[in-house]
Amino acid sequence: MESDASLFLVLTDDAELVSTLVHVQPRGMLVRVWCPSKASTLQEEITEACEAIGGSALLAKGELGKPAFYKQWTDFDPICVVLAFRDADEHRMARRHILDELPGALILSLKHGHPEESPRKLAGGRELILTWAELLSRPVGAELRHIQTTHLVKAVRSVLGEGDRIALLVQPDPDPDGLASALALRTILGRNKVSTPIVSFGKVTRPENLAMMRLLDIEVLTITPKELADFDRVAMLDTQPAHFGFALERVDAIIDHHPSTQAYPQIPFVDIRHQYGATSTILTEYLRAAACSIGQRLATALLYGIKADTLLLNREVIDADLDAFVSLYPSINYNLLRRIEKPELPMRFAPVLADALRDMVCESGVVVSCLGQVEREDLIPQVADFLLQFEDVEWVVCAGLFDGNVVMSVRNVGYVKNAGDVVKRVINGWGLGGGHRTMAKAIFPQSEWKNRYGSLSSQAIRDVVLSLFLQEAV
Ligand SMILES: [Mn+2]
Repeated sequence: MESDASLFLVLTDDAELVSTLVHVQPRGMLVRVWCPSKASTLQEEITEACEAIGGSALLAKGELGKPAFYKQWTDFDPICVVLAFRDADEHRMARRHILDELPGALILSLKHGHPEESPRKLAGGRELILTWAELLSRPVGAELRHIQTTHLVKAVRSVLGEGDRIALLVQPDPDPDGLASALALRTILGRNKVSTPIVSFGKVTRPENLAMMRLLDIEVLTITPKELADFDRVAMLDTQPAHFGFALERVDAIIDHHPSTQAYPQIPFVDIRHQYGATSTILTEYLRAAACSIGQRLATALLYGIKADTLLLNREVIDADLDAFVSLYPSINYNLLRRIEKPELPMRFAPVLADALRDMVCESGVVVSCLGQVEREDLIPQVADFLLQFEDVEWVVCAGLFDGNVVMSVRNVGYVKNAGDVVKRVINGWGLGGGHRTMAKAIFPQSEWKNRYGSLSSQAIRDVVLSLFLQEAV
């Protein structure tokens, strides 16, 4: 027997499991499958299972109750044993022998019953206990969702399919999740932007969202609430009637992931899943269930929708969001995604940035920079992101003047105070803004800032901001 070779040993009374495990055997390991030495149905089944794959060379005949059966492998290292017996006594007996005779072996115990009864653990550092329920719940859950979704696709097609003109209504300041969901539903319905436009009562305002529309060729029609009546069917995406302060002319379908504050019994198709991180995840499931091909543009939009709503999967995601993300990822256009997320800087901005870097201040881990007047609002958060990369920096505040306001982008390293809370205290009731743990934004009217602090020069703003954040953040 050659020593220092690795061994994958399968001890089970389940011939189906034998053939599955031999298929997934770890590469480069010697595989051996226990087979009872006495003639029996089990002996026949296991022999058959092995012959169908690797031949009878895989078989290790012997008696589980005898130490000699285990001792023949003491020279192998590492040894991985998969242990799965329906009979609890047999399982216990084989396990005891492995622990005694093969002290270096790692054991994977597969058991029946509820996961809570036999929690996943590496007992004594050697044994991982998994229940079948635990092993199968995720993939089986995904398959069941897929079957269910097939029915939902059929239903939404029959509710909306009749209309000549269909409105895909998204929220008043459309965001990536809403836009991507609308594109996806249009694909599922097999329609084009003329017969099935994306409509909103407002306009897209955020720079990244405008970049997404430009780069992915997405159009949004701004309409008045009354004009909804001009459409034969209306589908709401990433929003629902309760989000509007008035009654909508007509709604035939809702697909959303916001918590619903009311039921919509009068609307023919409602699919609201508040546990989902993004509506784009729901629509990705629809597309897959409908076997629609997801082109590069649509995949990029959906992936960006999921990313934006979950802060790159950092917030409130479930398996379904991760599955959708992973399934879309190979189809996206990475270059487009990068250009949406990090809009290019205009060359004119280079000297502005150079001045800001030279004049920035750093005290107690707080970096403050002021860009002065900027031509695009997204330049402010882009510089804030950049400044957070310097060593020992815990907080970054980048300020700029845009559209009559003093706008601030706030970033932190994540293990300090909550950026959203700090910004609320800085705003102190006279500006707008808020945020999350690591990112926040504040907006103050320039006139009011001038009344309070006297000057709108970059140096003056920088010094005021530094003292405010030293007070609240450190
Ligand atoms: Mn959303």
